[in-house]
Amino acid sequence: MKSGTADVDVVVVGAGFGGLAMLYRLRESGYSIQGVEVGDGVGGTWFWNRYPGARVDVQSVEYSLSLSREVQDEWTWTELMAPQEELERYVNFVADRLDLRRNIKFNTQVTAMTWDEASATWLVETAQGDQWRARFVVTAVGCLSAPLEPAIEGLHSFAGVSLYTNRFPKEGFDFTGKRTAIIGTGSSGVQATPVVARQAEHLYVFQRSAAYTMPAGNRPWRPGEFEALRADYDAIRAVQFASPLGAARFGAVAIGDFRTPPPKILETPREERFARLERDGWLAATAFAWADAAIDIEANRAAQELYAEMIRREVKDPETAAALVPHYPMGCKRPIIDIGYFETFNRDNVTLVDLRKGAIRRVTPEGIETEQGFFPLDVIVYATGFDAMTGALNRIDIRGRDGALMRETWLAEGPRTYLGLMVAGFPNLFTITGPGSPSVLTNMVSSIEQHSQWIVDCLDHLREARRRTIEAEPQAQEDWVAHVATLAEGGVRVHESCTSWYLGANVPGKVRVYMPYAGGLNVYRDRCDEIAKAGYAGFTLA
Ligand code: N01
Repeated sequence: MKSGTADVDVVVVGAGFGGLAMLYRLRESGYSIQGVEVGDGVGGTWFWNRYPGARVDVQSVEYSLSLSREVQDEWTWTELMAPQEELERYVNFVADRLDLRRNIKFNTQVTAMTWDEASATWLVETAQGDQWRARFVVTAVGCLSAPLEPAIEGLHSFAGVSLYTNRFPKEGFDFTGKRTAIIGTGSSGVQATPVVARQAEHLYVFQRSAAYTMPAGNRPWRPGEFEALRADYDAIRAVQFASPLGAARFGAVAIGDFRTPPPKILETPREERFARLERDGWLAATAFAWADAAIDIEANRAAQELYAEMIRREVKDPETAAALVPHYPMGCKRPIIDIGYFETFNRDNVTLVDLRKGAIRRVTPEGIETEQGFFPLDVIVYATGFDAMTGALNRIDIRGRDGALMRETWLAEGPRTYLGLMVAGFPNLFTITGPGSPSVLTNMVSSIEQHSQWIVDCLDHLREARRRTIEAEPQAQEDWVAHVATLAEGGVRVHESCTSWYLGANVPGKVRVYMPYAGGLNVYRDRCDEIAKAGYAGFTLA
């Protein structure tokens, strides 16, 4: 398969779940491969986000690779939803068991990829001076991997310790005796808060937007429970891959429980809504629990009332409880599950700093100055998120046909892909969990498995058909972009008051486009398979 000028058949960028799955499948199919990873180890998300409390929100038996029977049978998960340390150990086990490390160059940052028309190869260049010519490139750079530094004046002037959840020190950090601030109350801030609160002298949680979060229900296995699950893996995988979310469960809750029965909240008398709250607790206070809550803003507000009631039951101080109630639609941002978040605000050493009552003015060497006063600090933890879905790709100079720079279009118009897998004008470049695919709306590992399988099948097809290139057709891409937009229409996810990273609304100046495919992984997978079966409809093979 190797062409005269290529060093390698495929360069794979990134060595998280996506990169490892891709490298393994490619090598098994006989391609020469080169993995490139900026970190000094494997794991991607689970390599960088090692903040206290980091944990997956999908059950580990599903948040795991099915592509190797050995890996599946030999690994033992210790609890329902694994913490970061266990996930990092798992990804290392995968790399070792499948002998993938020898194919990866670590500490190496891809800075440019340039398509060469004459040789039909990509030139991949790195900040460390490497150059590879590859027939194909697969990016497995992650959807939430480009850290976002908040535009806060004086951020770098702080004389204490500044920490970032998405680049947390490997050796960890001891908060004992430290006056600590966490800025940000997304998934990372919410997970870190209870753990840091148990250590810090005092913890100030700086909240700009309150979180929709509910208890994760994590627990260690009951005796024999994991062994029984492991023996039943075939059935688990079948259900998992047939589901729209790529998982049969979110947290401890079976997805089916969210759905049956889904009455409309606006057609449910108020006392019955509260009776449901008594019966189902937090579950009744989610957008999943009511048929109309994710589509009708009035219904959404009614569900928010239940959510506010649950917070009041957990948080003793009425002012703090009120401040913890979100002001934006439920379901517009990624739902969060936590371990002891709201109870943490009952501790004497924890203060919620509601930035709606006075914003941050600046960081000074001694602490944080806000419109509501000054907070002297020893440590600031930034849990301020990512330039999601496009950030990691846009940070690479990707030049396709005629020298076109991919980010130029993406920054101006939002991402444009066909199936979230390829981009018109950029032949032989595949994007694992790219924008326009279900990715972040699903169990990421399921999406990664589906994409890596589809890509290797596609390369096998090209090899058999003796084709050198595959490229998305511009019209197929436009149709797909329009289809992805249509799927998101009309619900709270794109409501004008929603400022989620799904829409790019957390990045100043980013084009407001709903980036993931919202039709469900099962439907998407069928579509991808149909397209392949139809001889890669919407792609040009040459
Ligand atoms: O980031 P986020 P994250 N001043 O963007 C605030 C996945 N994940 O790292 O909402 C003050 O959600 C910002 O405020 P606002 C998961 O998909 C999964 O927490 O913009 N505050 C927000 O509160 C998740 O959705 C897991 O008003 C500022 C926070 O910082 C995604 O990663 C665990 C600010 C950022 O929240 C991202 O989560 C962790 C400023 N200048 C992450 N700038 C699990 O699986 C930003 N903020 C469990």
